[in-house]
Amino acid sequence: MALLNILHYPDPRLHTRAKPVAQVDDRIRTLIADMGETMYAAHGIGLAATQVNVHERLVVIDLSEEKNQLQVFINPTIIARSDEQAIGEEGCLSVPLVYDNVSRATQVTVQALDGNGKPFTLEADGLLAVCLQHELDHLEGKVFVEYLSALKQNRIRTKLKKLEKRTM
Ligand code: GNR
Ligand code: NI
Repeated sequence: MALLNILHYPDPRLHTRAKPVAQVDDRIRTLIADMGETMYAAHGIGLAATQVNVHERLVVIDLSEEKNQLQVFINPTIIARSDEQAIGEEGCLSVPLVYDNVSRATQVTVQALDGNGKPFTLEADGLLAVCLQHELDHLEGKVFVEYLSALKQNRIRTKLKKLEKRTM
């Protein structure tokens, strides 16, 4: 097991569009384990491979209290989303110390492969629906701050560049 380095906004590599996972093999299973370990260590509820500079379509999520129910989504696609949207506060491990409101569909249906390469379909609502949309955005190279105003994005870029300098 290994802890992976998480890229921080405004790193341009966060804007890479991820490629499909060609086969679910031991390399992918090792990556899943490492992403899980990295997400738990950072106290996140989700992590997309893009955030650890691997540009393949792989997401892990764990919303459980005990942090023992890792959900794996390989090559996920949203096949349906509700018209209804709701605004909720989001954060991102790639955007430390920034939390802001984003409007998302309240319900999504996702199709993906699990850690064994087996297809499944999941109807999600609540925090899982929000998290799935946030993670699938990462795979498209999109970070949640891109939903905010240009003014806010500039402030966030400045704040994080300063933070990065201080912690180097
Ligand atoms: O840990 C996370 N919390 C969170 C809170 C509200 C909406 C989305 C998220 S995902 C985030 C982890 C992360 O950055 N995933 O990409
Ligand atoms: Ni994120």
